Amino acid sequence: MTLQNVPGVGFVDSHTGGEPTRIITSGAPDLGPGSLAARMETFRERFDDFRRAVILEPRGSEELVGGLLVEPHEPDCAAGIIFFNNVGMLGMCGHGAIGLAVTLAHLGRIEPGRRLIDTPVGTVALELERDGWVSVENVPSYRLAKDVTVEVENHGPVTGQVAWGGNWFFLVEEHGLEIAPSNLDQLTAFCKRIRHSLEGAGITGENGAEIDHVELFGPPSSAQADSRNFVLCPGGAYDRSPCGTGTSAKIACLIADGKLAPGETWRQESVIGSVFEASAKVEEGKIIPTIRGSAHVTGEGTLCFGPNDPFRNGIPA
Ligand code: PYC
Repeated sequence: MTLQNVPGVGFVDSHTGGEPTRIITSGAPDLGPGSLAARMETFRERFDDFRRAVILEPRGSEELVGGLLVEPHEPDCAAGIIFFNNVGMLGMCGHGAIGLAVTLAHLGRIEPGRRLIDTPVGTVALELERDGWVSVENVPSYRLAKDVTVEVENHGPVTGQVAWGGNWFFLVEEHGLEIAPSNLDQLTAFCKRIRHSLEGAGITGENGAEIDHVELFGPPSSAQADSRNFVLCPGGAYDRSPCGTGTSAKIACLIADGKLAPGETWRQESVIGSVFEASAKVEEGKIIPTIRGSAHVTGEGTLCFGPNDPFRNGIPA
């Protein structure tokens, strides 16, 4: 696909707890039929220039998560979504799913109520409430490995848990750093070094999948929250929201350790102070988290790709 021939790409932008989402509503390449996982591979292999053009500067930024709105494959789903970011694809995105619900309501495509949404990693359920809050019943989440220790450059050994919440996470409680907006550079550098160490040590998720998110925890700043986190996303930006898939991974670990009971609420605060409420049910041995938060539409329009624009394909990351 050459973007010189694309008249324009329709989008709606929103933020969920400060973390931005851009839903692409028109002008995207046809990914063909098949499961969302298969279509995500087609997107990755054949249309990476489209991803770059709509998400990278100068039209986007490294913080932005994109979502390609597509027809669902699963017959009981109302829509399909393929999330992506500045470096590639995301299996699921919790803050993005909340942004998607608010975007669909803004477009008049959904009313308050429950809808099933098809994603590359499984079906999720969005419940849009009357006041604009959204609950996302996520894919089953689980801890793959407990007490995994890696040697981190300039720091020493770091012990964490490997868990799935729709993406792969390394979750660390003991790190000695303050989780605060004043400490973002240090937190980012530390998490990058952890990710590098995991890669070097060959520590992966299921079937060799890369652990591309690192999540640190510390005490909350608000008496209403249970914990505060810092999440490093795959492209190097930190999540302004408490991270829906990261909170799902956390819930899976808490339930596995008997520290949270099914149905009990966990309030996860982000590094900038936004909060998700989370709980889980256990069905046939599977932990199914629900994340609740709110999103706000911040803009909508058409992305233009002029033939003489030297950066119509984005500034390479
Ligand atoms: O909310 O799941 C999430 C997420 C993943 C990456 C950024 N946000």
